[in-house]
Amino acid sequence: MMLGWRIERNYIALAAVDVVRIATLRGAGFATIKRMSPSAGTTVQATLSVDARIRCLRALEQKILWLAVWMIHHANHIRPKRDGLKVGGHQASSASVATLMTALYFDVLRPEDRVAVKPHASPVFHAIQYLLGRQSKERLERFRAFGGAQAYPSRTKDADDVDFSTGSVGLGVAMTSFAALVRDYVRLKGLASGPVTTGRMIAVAGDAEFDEGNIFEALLESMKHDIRNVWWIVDYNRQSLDAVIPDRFFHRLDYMFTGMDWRVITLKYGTLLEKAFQRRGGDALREWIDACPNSRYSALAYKAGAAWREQILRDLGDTAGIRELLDDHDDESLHRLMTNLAGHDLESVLDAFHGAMDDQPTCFIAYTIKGYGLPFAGHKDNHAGMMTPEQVEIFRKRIGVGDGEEWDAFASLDVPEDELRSFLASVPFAQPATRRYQASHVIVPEAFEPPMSEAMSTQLGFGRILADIARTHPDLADRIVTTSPDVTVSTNLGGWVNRRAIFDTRDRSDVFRDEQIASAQNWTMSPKGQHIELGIAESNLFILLAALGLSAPLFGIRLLPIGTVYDPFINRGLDSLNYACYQDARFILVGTPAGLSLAPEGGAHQSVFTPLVGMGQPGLTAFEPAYVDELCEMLRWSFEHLQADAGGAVYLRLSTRPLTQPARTLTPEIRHQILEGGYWLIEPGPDTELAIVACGPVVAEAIEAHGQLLEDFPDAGLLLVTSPDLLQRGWRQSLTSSGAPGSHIDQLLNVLPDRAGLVTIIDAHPATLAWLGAVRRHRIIPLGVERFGQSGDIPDLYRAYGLDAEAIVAAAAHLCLP
Ligand SMILES: Cc1ncc(C[n+]2csc(CCOP(=O)(O)OP(=O)(O)O)c2C)c(N)n1
Ligand SMILES: [Mg+2]
Repeated sequence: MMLGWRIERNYIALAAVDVVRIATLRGAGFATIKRMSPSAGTTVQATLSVDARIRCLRALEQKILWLAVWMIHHANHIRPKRDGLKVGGHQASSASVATLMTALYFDVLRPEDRVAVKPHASPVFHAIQYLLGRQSKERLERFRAFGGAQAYPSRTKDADDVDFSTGSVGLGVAMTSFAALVRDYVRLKGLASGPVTTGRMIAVAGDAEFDEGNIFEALLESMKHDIRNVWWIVDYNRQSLDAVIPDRFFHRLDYMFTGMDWRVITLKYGTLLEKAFQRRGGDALREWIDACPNSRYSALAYKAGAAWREQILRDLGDTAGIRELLDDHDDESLHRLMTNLAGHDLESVLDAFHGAMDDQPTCFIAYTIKGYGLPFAGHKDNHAGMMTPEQVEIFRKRIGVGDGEEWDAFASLDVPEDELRSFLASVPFAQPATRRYQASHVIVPEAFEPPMSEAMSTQLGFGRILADIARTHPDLADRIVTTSPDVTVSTNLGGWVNRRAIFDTRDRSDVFRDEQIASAQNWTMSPKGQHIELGIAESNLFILLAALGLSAPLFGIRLLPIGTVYDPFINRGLDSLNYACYQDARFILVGTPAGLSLAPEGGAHQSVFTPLVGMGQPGLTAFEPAYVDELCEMLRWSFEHLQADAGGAVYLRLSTRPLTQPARTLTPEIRHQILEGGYWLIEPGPDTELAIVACGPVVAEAIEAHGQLLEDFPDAGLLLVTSPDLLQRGWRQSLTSSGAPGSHIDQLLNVLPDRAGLVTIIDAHPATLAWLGAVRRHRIIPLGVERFGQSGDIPDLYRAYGLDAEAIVAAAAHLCLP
């Protein structure tokens, strides 16, 4: 139990645009609240007694709990249903966090602060925004319905200004830490100034989110990068989805945070319990609660008054003072006392938040009860529990919401409407301010010059192009930020890093350099650096890319993030990648090296189905170049795509296999086709029976096979696919939009006679290209990799897995010869 943070004094919290002076909330004094609106420059002034403030906040706390309960009830029991599905919603999770959210949104937050709200508090978040006039009643009525308020807060789908999407537990929490890193990145470079650079990044987390390892990966990284101004507020209700969680865990959590230089503030007991502890027998009562197993406490919280009395009498009946304490409480007030945890005690919560005004990262562990104030409080099965219509009716009457006033923001509260309205108008978070920025466009050159070399891999080409951009396109380069989970050098970012250095919040010299030890790599760190080096945790890479990729809307500064990762280890961070895309973050992901073509490194490093990830992941456009001049086009396009209104993120799958580069200057038409998804490397003749379709570095085998097949198929063509993803998407869309011109792949394959056969080949799962047979109903044999890889050289591996010229020739013969 730790309450040392409780400071019985006046707070004076100063921020650039926000002056808040609050006399201690426990005293009888008055609070003067004076706030300057940062954008409008107007001054909203309200002078309210502390009691009046607390009265308003309590009224709002009750209102948001009611609205959350009602929103879910309405969606499940009142709104007509068409499909027999349970709509769901989380009344217990919402009740658990109502006090914390009230304190945050109606008192503590400033417009520049950003919050990741735990997924199952979505109804509470929407209710708060409704009271602040930022959410419509219609959308609340359509909670979890098409076009209505989303089940889990969504940046892109919700209309009420969600800062960070949540849903997959753990990721939103980590996002706040990486967003803080990005905030400091733009601040330290002088790209942004003012309140946007001082905003706090706050996660309101469920306690079970801390079972997710990604949180601890992010915590480690937060320490390495000296993250500031981050709060993680844990709704410690000791329940997850299935059950009550074990007792031992949270003592450990404390150590983990303090070990990472975070401050931990534990909010355990509320004011009633604190008072009770001062009485005779109070120490014993506190010890009893401290020792009470989570499950027992939860069960008693569910059973309520008489059960508390019985249990305490049984355990502490002989302790002096306990009987008197029990006698002084009827069942209802005993229940209120025993469930008076600090996470439901508004004053305790406000004190704690206002007491942490410096920039040290802080974890608040707020003891709460899942379902607090509702009939299933503490019940282990309450996660998906739903109040019955009768229970909702009783609750409605108990808190005095009138029949027909269920959606009314101001009705049936202890506070007069005028007073509440003026209070709401004075809430710091409610002040007009830009919260979604439009960033100016970074100009992208018309073309990048492909590096000169006869034989080169796409990975090497990528490194050269980037280093060249650093040298010859400084304005563009200034906005590029690269990052990698400990594979910077081995993914060929070394040249770029040598030119643009490593980002750190402080200057740190490269000791090897200072000691004059020869190294190809300059590892100097400073706030000027443009590469963020991460430890080996791919999930962190994707969440950092999510944060960097939202720098424009969050901080008003356009960054062009590029993250490199070994292609197979994309799978390690898939959910985080999905999370980044779900929020419409804009970044370039470079997966390299990829496929069997990595050869000697073996099966644990050879990716097999990542192109299918590229095709299947919404919000991500995937390319796989064969040649470096194609990659130049793709990169240039990507920098534009990252900035376009209807743009998105990009995935480039690259290889370490050196290939002879074609001596050519790309025509505008071919440049265009590369970005449409493919082009004829060798045009088919009018009467061909065969086309080879290749993607990526196996183009070499396709060219070889094409040469061998010319005798039998003199008109054979070779189609080079640069993006299975774009081709497939274009084709699919053309099927459902009548009157639209045929898709790019349709036009490409249109030149083939109906009887022609296709042999497709990719160093990845054959399904990536197998669908091409459906475009114009050509017969097809798709070649590719379906088994785990292994060590070998390219000839051996390509032969063993059917990727060599011989396999292509055999497939062509099987397909086209009688
Ligand atoms: C990655 C992931 N796995 C599983 C789930 C399903 N799930 C939803 S809530 C939940 C438990 C949440 O418990 P907690 O975080 O403690 O939230 P609260 O008790 O506040 O509802 C689980 C397992 C999920 N949303 N995300
Ligand atoms: Mg929980």
